[in-house]
Amino acid sequence: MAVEQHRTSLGKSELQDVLREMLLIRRFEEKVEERFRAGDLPGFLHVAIGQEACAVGVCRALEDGDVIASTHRAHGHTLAKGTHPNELMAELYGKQEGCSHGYGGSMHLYDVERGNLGANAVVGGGLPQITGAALAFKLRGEPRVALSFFGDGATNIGTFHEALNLAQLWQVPAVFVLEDNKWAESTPESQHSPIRDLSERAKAFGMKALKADGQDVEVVYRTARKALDHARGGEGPVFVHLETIRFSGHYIGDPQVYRDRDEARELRETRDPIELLRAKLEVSDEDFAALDAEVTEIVEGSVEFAKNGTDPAPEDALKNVYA
Ligand SMILES: Cc1ncc(C[n+]2csc(CCOP(=O)(O)OP(=O)(O)O)c2C)c(N)n1
Ligand SMILES: [Mg+2]
Repeated sequence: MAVEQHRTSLGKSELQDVLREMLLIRRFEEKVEERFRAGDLPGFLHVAIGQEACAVGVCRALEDGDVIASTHRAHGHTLAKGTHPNELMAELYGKQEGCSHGYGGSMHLYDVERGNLGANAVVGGGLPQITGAALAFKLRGEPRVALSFFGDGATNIGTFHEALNLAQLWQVPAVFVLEDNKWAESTPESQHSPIRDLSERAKAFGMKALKADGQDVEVVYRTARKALDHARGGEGPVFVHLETIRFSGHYIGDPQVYRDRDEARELRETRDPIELLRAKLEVSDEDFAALDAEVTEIVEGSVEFAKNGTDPAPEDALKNVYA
C-alpha cells in the first residue's frame, strides 16, 4: 500500500492553534462543571481536565477518514475530532440538536460523520469496536486507521486483551491509545495492576509499543504520527502509552478523599499541558487573555445554543431501542 509521507512535527502557527484548541476544551469542561453543579445537566459526568494534550495531540495526527472510539471521559476527544461545541453542549443538555440527538449525554457522544464511533460508558467498550473497524479497512484495502482511547483501568478488562490479541494476529491498522492517568476511579494503579509499566501488556501480544509524556502536546503529536504511519503502512497495530494526569476528580463532585491534596496541587502547578505549551511558545499575558476571551465566548455561545435547543419528544423515547 502506498503511504504518503506526513510531517512529523508541528510548525509555530499550528502550535498556536493547538494551544487554542486545548484552552477551548479546558474552558468547555470548566463550564460543564459549573452547569452540572448548578443543576442544569442531567446524568453522571466526567471531565478530563489535565489530559487535554492527549486528545488534541492524537486527534491532530489523524487523517480524514480515520475513526476513533472514546471513553466515559469523552468531551475532549469529541471536540478534538471535530464536533462543534454547540452540538456537544446541546447533547449534555439532552437536546435534539446534540451530536447524539439528545439520546446519549456525556458518556454516549457519537459523531459518525466526523469519524467518531462514540464514547463508551462501559469501560473497555471501544477497544473491540476499533479492532473491527480496522479489520474492515484492511479487508477493503482502504488506507484508514481506527484508534481507540482508553484508560489504565481499562487494561484490566477482558475486551482489552481480546481486542489487542486479534488486532495483532490479524495485523490490522489499529492504534490503541492508553491515557494512563494512574487512577481507576479512586483506585491507584499500584492497587489495580500487578505490573508498573503498562506498555508491557502490549508487548505480551507482540505488539509494537511507544511511550510518551502525555502532558507535552508536541511529543504526543509526534508519537501518534509515528504510530499512525506504521499502522497505515500495513505494518500492524501500535500501542501508544501516554503518561498523563487527571487534575480533577473521577466524576464531577468527587470529594477525592483518597488523594493527597498537596501532590495534586503541585502537579497542577507544574504539569499543566496548557501552561507548558504557553511557556514554550512564549505567549504574552495579553495575547493569552485575548485567546482566552475568544474561546470563552465560544463556550458561552454553546450554553446559549443548548438552552435554546429542542427537548426530545416523549413519544420518541423508544425510537432507537433495538433490544
Ligand atoms: C465494565 C465496567 N466496569 C466498571 C465500570 C465502572 N467504572 C467507570 S469508570 C471506571 C474507571 C476507569 O478507569 P480508567 O480506565 O483508568 O479511566 P479513567 O477514569 O482514569 O479515565 C470504572 C471502574 C464501568 N463503567 N464499566
Ligand atoms: Mg485511569
